[in-house]
Amino acid sequence: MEPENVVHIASQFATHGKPISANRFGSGHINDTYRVDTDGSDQEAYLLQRINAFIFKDVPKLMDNMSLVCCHIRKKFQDAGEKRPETRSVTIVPTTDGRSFFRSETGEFWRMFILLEDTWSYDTLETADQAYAGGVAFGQFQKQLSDLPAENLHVILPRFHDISYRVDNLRSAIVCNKGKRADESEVRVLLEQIFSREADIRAGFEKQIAKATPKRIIHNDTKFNNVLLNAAGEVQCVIDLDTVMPGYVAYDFGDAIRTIINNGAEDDPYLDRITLNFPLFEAYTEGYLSQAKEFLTDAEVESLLFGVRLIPFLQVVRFITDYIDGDVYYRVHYLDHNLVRAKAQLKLLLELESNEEKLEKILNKALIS
Ligand code: GN1
Ligand code: MG
Repeated sequence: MEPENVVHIASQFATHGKPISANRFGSGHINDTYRVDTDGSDQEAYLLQRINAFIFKDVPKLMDNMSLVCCHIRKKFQDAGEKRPETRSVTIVPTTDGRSFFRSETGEFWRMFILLEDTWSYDTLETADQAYAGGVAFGQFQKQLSDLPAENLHVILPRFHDISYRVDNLRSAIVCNKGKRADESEVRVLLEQIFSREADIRAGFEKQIAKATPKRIIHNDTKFNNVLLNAAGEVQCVIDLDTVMPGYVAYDFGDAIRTIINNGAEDDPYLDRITLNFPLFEAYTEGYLSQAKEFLTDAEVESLLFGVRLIPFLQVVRFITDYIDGDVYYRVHYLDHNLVRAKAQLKLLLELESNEEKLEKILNKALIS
């Protein structure tokens, strides 16, 4: 969309000062995000997002959830005596007529947040301190939401991490073969790897998660780049609340470790770079447990490592499904991007599988420290 049109959309929101520029921002695969600057004297900047309506079918409910979660978290920081609780949670900027989203003439849905200056998010991380901060962020997030009744939240994306749902979608994608890619040899190799693990993953899920652990409100998209750090490298705020819904803590742990532990990128075309960074795994786990130990059951603690295997498996399934479908879900930056993502996540899964004992030792050490 042309920048002047985005600025026009931005002017529908109750900003301090008049929006004067809009520039693409961030690296999300789903929504389109812009940084909006204004001529206001307080220099406040904003994030404007076009919500992906193909994925989010009920935007009013999505925004209801988000408002609820933001207010709950802010109140927690306020009660804890935090000096500026408004900077510790996402802040929604309403439209000039007081709504949490704007619907354009062409039917697109937009929303706006305050941009927290002097905060940073990282697609890949380098230091153990950053990993520890990430663990604190998501552990604290789950803790703060632990007293919010799950039924107060709408289930925005049903069966989001459900193995059957994802694998069935893959099977249908293969049958429909919309993108005419299901028979490519690299795809067949990947599919073999997926289906040869399916029974084991299903059994592990039943035993370690479904039968043993409670559902809680979780984030459901705990990539490290969904944590904002401040200039001192400490947690400022957890962002991207689109998928906050009931789920199992092992999902959040597994999805976080997927990005924390990988020496390569999520979509690294050089598979040799996808190796495990154990010190970062240890630091994240310590940070997470520093917050979560007090509310996790023993069975939940025991389920965490299974989550580390489950989530990369589901990512392989999801990326290859979208590749076969012809790239309808994730934003792609080149022709076979989803295939490259799937291959990279499979390599990560193989690394994780062959190092499970080492990971378990590290986790056990973190538990007693
Ligand atoms: C998507 O919003 P974004 O780009 O962080 C996806 C997540 C995946 C992730 C993979 C709503 O997240 O589930 O884990 O890509 N979000 C949705 O990078 O499907
Ligand atoms: Mg997201």
